[in-house]
Amino acid sequence: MDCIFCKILSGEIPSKKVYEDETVCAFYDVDPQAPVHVLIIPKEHIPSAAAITPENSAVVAHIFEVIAKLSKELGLTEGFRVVNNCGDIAGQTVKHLHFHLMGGREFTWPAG
Ligand code: DGP
Repeated sequence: MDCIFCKILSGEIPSKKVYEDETVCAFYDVDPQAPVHVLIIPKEHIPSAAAITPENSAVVAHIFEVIAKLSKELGLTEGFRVVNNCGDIAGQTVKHLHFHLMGGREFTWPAG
């Protein structure tokens, strides 16, 4: 499958991993938008948030457990932002479900 994140999971594309277990992986974003910018992805190829179903949604809960753990380990004690872009109109460029964990600066709302 021609998926950048599946290639990161297989090791074909190198990445700076910060967490990995049986079902998820987290690594630094190659184009950081904040002092801390990590991507958390399921190992299963789920194309986007629009493809989450009762059968595959457990990994999303697990991803948020990992986000809470990583936020502490990465020193984001003042807060952080979690972003999921779903679909072209929302700016999703990689069609493998991922959550951006960003912190280390202030964020405005609403996001553009
Ligand atoms: P999105 O626009 O929400 O689909 O975010 C995709 C993110 O993936 C974007 O912030 C840049 C990041 N990215 C793309 N290719 C690579 C890569 O090869 N390695 C890493 N570490 N990040 C990548």
